[in-house]
Amino acid sequence: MYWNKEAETIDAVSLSEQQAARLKKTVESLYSNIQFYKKQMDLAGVKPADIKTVSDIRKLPFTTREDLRENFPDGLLAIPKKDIVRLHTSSGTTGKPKAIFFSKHDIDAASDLMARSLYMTGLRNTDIFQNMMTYGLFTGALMMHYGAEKIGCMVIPAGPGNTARQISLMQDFETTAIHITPSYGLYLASVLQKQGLDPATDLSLKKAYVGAEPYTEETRKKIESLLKVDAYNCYGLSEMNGPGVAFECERKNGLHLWEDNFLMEILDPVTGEPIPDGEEGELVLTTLNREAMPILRYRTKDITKILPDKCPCGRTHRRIHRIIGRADDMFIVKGVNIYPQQIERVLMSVKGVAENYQINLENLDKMTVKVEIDKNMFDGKVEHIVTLRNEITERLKNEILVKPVVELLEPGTLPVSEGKAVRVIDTRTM
Ligand code: DLL
Repeated sequence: MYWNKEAETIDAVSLSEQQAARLKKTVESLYSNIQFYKKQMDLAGVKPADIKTVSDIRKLPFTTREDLRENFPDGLLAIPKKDIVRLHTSSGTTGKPKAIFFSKHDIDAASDLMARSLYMTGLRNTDIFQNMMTYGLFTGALMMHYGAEKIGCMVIPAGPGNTARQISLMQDFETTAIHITPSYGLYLASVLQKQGLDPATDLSLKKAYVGAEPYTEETRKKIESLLKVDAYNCYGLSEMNGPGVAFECERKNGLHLWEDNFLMEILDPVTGEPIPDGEEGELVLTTLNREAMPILRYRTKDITKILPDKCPCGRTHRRIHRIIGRADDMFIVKGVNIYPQQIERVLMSVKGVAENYQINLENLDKMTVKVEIDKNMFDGKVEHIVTLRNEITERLKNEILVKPVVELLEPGTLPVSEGKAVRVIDTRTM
């Protein structure tokens, strides 16, 4: 079932023509309205008239996070300020945030993409949608909110945290769908368990929309089995509207990236050269349907690959693999490059492991993986705990080629964050 059949099943030739027309329009606007882009394009020796087809994208300059920060607050605006209707910022842990502006057209287009994404998974106007993302400057909650409302769902703007209240809301209003980060999804499941509630009989949940931070297939499966839901992966970033850049359909076999709104490239993160379909690289995105703040070739630093096969759902927009890692999240221990997701994949597939974990890095590359395990493991024999610790250590060593110290903890010991989870604490000074 399609929200917009024509747009979702567009043939490759028409899509490419539409993309080329939109790219041209975007570049004309950038060049004539944004000093930064005019300068960058002049330096690269390219004029708007040189952009005729989609492959001309390679002539255009990249945009980085630093460019956004340097042009903070409004150096990348392409329209008069009076035509802006919304500001969002992307948090960022260091320095200034990145400001992203939206016109009325931009908000309508972003909400429509959200509605398209949610409808694709079977969400309908009979659904009760509890939004457990942070409302405010973060794009996560508001964009999703607008999309679910557009479908006609009753939206409960719960925001994150206060888990006891979330559970009452879910019970009182018979919530059928939730929007949640993977880390909070796992935590919610652990609180339900603690309260002796079984989602299958005590709640009306059917679907969970899970995104805003990297997570593994193992974590999705865990969320699905603990909360008794279908969990759909939702990818996006503030610079590109927020959630709804790419979304899973009912097949859950990769995320359709909405190519009528974003031009995607997969590039070698170091050389910036194109990577063939099916191979991993950095996702680089260009907005094709944004007025207020169009962005050219944005280096997301997210690592993924294009899944080249056609999706049986009939949608023609190509799919990307779930984010494999973020270039920024990678850390090096004893000369080995490690992504937190590699560790998560192992932990979430071990029986007896609970919901929360943390990776600590200390001087001399000492790496400790702290992991909460099911409460009943502590009630059993010590040998069971030793066996479990050995199993986790061995499997981690096989995955990451470094042997970490593994600490097993009682559930509820590690901090839970309301927004995005902090998985790696690196205190190394040498
Ligand atoms: O996290 C937008 C969003 C909100 C997406 C709600 C999905 C749901 P930012 O705060 O700008 O925006 O963070 C964007 O988060 O570059 C990825 O590294 C990561 N990320 C977002 N969704 C996923 C996902 C929002 N499904 C950054 N899988 C992105 C993996 C994700 N990583």
